[in-house]
Formats: sequence, C-alpha cells, structure tokens
Amino acid sequence: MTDRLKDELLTLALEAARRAGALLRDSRPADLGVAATKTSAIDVVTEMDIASEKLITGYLSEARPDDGFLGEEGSSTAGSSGVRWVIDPIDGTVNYLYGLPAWAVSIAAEIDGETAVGVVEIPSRGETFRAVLGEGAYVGDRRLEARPAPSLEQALVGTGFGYVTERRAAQAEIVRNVLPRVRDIRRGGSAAIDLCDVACGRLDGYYERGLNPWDFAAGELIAREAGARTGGRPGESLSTELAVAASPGLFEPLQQLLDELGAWHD
Ligand code: LIP
Repeated sequence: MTDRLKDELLTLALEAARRAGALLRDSRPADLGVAATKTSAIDVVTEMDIASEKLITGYLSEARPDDGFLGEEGSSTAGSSGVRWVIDPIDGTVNYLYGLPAWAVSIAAEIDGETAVGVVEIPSRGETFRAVLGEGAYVGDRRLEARPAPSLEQALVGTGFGYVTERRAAQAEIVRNVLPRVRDIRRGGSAAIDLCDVACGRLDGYYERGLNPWDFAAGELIAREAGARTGGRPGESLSTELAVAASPGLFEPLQQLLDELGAWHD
C-alpha cells in the first residue's frame, strides 16, 4: 500500500465527493420525490441518489478504469486493480428528500480489502472530512481528535434506526434502555455524519445496528484516525451486525451496555 497510491485515491475521492456534493446541493429539484423503494416503503431512493452515484462512478472509473465499485444504488464490479471504491451517494437520503440538512456524500477506497482512504462531504455544513490510514483525520485542514471520554452517564450518544418494522421495534426497545443511562441521545439520520461527529467531538459515542458497508466505510476510518475506538460486539469489528464508535474511555462501557441489551440482534 504505497503512499503515492493513497495520495492518488484521496485526491480522486475528494474531487468526486466535491462534484457530487455540488450537484446535490445546487440541482435538487423543488419537487423531488421518491423514485423507488428498497427494503420497505420507507426505504427510499430519489433520482438524485442515482445521479450522484452515476457522477461518482463515472469520474472515478475514467481516472482508474480497473478499480472495483460497491455503491448503495447498484454499482457493483470486482475490478482487477486491488482497489475498490465503497460509495454512499447520499447518506441521509430521507433527510435529503425532506430538505433537512443532515446528509452527506461518503466515499471510501479499499486497497486489497482494507479501507485506506475515506472522505465524507457535508455540503450543508461546508465541511469535508477526510482520512488516510495511518495518517490522521481532518476536517478541512484541521486535524481531528475525538473528545476526551466522559462517563457513560455524561455521554451524548448518537444512534439510528432501520427501515423494517420488526427491526425498528427492537431498536426502540434498545434505545428505551440506553436513554436513562446516558446524557442524551441524538438521531441525526446519517451514519457517515454521526461517525464524523464522533471524530470531531460533537458526539461522545454512536451505535447502530443494520448499517451497510457504504454507510460506514469512510466514517469509520475517519473516526479511528481521529483516535476514537470502533467495533461491534466485544472483540468483533464494526459491521452490519452492530456498529459502535466512541472516545477510548467511553467505548468499552457503551459497548458492554449494548451487548447486555442485545443491541446486536433483532
Ligand atoms: C441511513 C444511515 C443512517 C440510518 C438510516 C439510513 P441512507 O443511510 O446513514 O444511519 O439510521 O436509517 O440507513 O439510507 O440514508 O444511505
């Protein structure tokens, strides 16, 4: 994994995210509606999700035609270069559909299966989060450090919910038990932004069950490179089963509480 390759991938990811963010910000139709649904009637896709993913994959494949892709809206090619792009063209699609500001473009690059570069572009905030494996995390030119860990009782914790009724009922029961144990809960609607907020100290911790790789690939690297800990159940990596991210001193008590509550299953 050469520094030169990581630099190239970061430069491409930043420009692709910038272009997609500008398209989404400046060309959002006033009458934006639902173009399709996926796992349920509330799991929606808009024409802008599709347009954003097309812009990103087109730009990246022109620059690096042998790379692979995994995109939320269907881009899926193995590639032959050892590099795979993991793309969420709009993370926070429901927020974008409703005209709420908490949405982002999330682009990660894996080299031989390991996430090496992550970019999260948040146009409504004018913020670009980025990280390269082993080289720290930044928002703009400011290096990021996760907030010093509070006690669990003093922690501001983000979370999110899936789109399928049975899972949402199970998640409601988990958050019912977490809420009295922490300072407060925030449900922003974008995992990528939530992970960046842990990285920059706007959240002390975050957890969610049921995320897809495109939701967390870039944000997890940014959080880790900012000094936060990430994972799933104790001893396991962050995954669709369970995503947990927090300042180092808070991570284990939060992870332990979630494991005791069974946050890793429906
Ligand atoms: C979203 C996630 C968020 C979750 C939402 C949704 P999408 O991704 O980023 O954390 O709570 O339900 O899954 O669908 O907007 O790309």
